Amino acid sequence: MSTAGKVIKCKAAVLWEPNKPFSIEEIEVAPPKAKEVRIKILATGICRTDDHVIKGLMASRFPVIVGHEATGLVESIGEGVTTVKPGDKVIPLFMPQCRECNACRNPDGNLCIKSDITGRGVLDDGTTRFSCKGKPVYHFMNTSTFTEYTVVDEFAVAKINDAAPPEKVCLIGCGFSTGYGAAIKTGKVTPGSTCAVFGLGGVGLSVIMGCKSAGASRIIGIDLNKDKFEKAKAVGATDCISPKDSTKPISEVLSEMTGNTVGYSFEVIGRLDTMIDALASCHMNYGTSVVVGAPPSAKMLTYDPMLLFTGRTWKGCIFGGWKSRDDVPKIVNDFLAKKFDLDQLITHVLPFKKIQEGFELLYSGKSIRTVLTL
Ligand code: CND
Ligand code: ZN
Repeated sequence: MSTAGKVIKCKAAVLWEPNKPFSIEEIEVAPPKAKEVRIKILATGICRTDDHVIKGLMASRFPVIVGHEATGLVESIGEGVTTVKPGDKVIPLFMPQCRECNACRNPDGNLCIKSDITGRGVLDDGTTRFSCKGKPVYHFMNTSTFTEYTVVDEFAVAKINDAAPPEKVCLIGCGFSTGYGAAIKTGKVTPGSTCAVFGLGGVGLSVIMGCKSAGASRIIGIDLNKDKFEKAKAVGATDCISPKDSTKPISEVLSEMTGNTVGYSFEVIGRLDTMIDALASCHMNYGTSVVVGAPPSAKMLTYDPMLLFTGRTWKGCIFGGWKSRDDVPKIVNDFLAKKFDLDQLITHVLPFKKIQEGFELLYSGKSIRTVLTL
């Protein structure tokens, strides 16, 4: 029996307030309105950004359904939707692409004006499609994937190749593309260069994979957790170091290790102190440092402007600088053509109801990416 046009009752992991565990609830998902798409989620990865909402580090309205790295099937479409149809395999896009705003129209831009980085928590028409126990539940970054069904605006979904394995390519919805793009699109890493990557989680390892594919000859991974080093080396790091192993600033350690040749550095943790460390670690004149880790909201940092005066470039990127609707289907095809491997990033696969266990694995430092299957 078709569910199109009807309210769907299904299970979702609801966050009622910050700093509380998920509660698996029965929710109601309204049918998609005009230019909206309702998606049955098949698989969704756990990213640190979801935890930033739990910890109150990222602006959000509550109650909310987080999750932003997923694969799904289109269940039904609203009036006027032309780019996807029921049954299509899709990836929801936390960085949308409306194709009309200035960033979308600029060849180098990707920060679509429709992206919800300020935590409005609603679809484009200003309302939510989720409710639970009679209360509205808010959306998260144009996606909300920790649920059996979600609704997104048409500008925040990409149709992908039917042959793509959902429990792997969900990582293309955030972690892999974010890190890989930070290296090849935003950093523009060059062959033979030296790179330093701060933070060896799923996103940091994807930065390493990008540096390697760009032809970097030395890639140094930096993390406090030495258990991450083995995986980092498996995906392309040539050396790994812990800041705890030296009393000197990490920028000096890196300069000594490399004869002062770090051309590119990446902050992939989301901390103010390591953003400055990463900046100071790239070459004072020709170095480029890329902020990939999500900055804690409402926090300011101070730094010595001499770090930039000498010539360094400091930049950042969301979703690796990719134009999501155009590029995600291509990245999926590159995966199917075996141009990169996602298995190395996936350490755990759990049923959706074990979502809390998946987050515990992230907190303990034991997982890189946990994928939840629905
Ligand atoms: P995850 O938590 O898996 O990895 C972070 C790594 O940093 C861990 O291995 C930690 O041990 C390590 N670490 C923590 N503190 C320090 C420190 N002081 N010095 C050295 N290492 C440290 O996170 P993730 O890989 O899922 O995400 C990383 C960041 O990227 C996080 O801030 C997330 O919110 C952000 C992000 C950004 C974007 C984007 O579009 N720019 C998209 N997704 C995630
Ligand atoms: Zn993410």
